[in-house]
Amino acid sequence: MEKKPISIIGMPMDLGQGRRGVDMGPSAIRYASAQSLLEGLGYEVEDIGDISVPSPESIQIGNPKLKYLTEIKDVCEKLSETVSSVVERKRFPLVFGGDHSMAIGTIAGVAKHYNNMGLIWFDAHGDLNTGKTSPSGNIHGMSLAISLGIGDPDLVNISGYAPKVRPENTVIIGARELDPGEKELIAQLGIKVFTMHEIDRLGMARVMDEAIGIVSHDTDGVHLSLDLDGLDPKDAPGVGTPVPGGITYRESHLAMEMLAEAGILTSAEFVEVNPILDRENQTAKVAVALMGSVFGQKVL
Ligand code: NNH
Ligand code: MN
Ligand code: MN
Ligand code: MN
Repeated sequence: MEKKPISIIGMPMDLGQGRRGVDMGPSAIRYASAQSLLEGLGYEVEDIGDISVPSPESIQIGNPKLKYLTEIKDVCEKLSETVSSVVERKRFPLVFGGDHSMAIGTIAGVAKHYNNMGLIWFDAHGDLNTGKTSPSGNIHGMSLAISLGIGDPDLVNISGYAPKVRPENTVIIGARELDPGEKELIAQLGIKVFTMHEIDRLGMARVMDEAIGIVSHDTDGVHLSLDLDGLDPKDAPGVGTPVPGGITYRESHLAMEMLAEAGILTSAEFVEVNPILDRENQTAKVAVALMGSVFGQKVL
C-alpha cells in the first residue's frame, strides 16, 4: 500500500446508542498508541483532535424512534466537513469512535470525492434499521441504511447529497444479529452479507477475496467501517452490544492483512470502543492492532 499521510479524527459520541462510555473510545484508542504504531510503520501522521459532541445530560432525547436526531445530524455534518477537508488535502482519514451513528458523517465526507465508493461494513449487526423498523430508536442501528439513502430525510441528506453508497458496492462482514426489518431490506436491496455462517463455512480468506472483489469492482474508493462488536466478545469485550459467536482475533487480522495487500482502502473508521465496559483497554488495543494490519504491518 502506498504510504499516504494519515489524519486521525476523534468522534467522542455516544448519542446513537443506549449505554454511556463509548464517547471515551477515541481517548482509549489514542492511549493504546495508535499514532506511534502508524508512525513506526513509516507513515506521516497528524491528529487533528476531536469533533465537539454534546453530552446526553445537556440535551433532550427528542423523538423516541430517532433518539437525539437533531444533535446527531449536527455533529455528523461537522464530521463530514472535517473528513472531506482531509481528503482534499490528499490525506487518509482515520476516524476513532464513538458510536456507529458517526458513520453517517464519515461516509458523507468521503463519498462525495468518489464517483462510486465501495463500503465494507464489519459488524455483528446490519445497522439497516429505520425509525420505523428499529427496536430501540438508537440511530447507530440505522447508519448503513441512511448511507444507502433509506431513512430519515434529515440524516439521509447530510452534506446535501444522497445516497452516499450503492447497495451493489456494499458488503457486510460478521453479521449474526439482524432485526426483521433489516432482513427485508437486505433482500430488497440485494446487499451481499457474509454472516458468521459464511465465515465458518468458507473461511475468512475466501470471504475476503469475494468481499474485496465486490467493493473494488467499478469503484474508485473504498471505506472500511469497522464496528469492534464484529469481533467475538472474548477478544473485544468493551462494546455496548456484544453478541457471542463472532469473528476471532486472527480472522479479523487476516481480513485487515488482505485489505492491506489489496491496497484498495481510501478511508477507515474504528467504532464502538467502550472503555467503561472494557477490561484494561483490551478492545482499544485490539482496534490499534487491527489498524497495524490494515496499514501493512507484517510479521516478516
Ligand atoms: N439492531 C439493533 C438496533 O437497531 C442493535 C444495533 N446495535 C449495534 N449495531 N451495535 O452495530 O437497535
Ligand atoms: Mn454497528
Ligand atoms: Mn454492531
Ligand atoms: Mn460492482
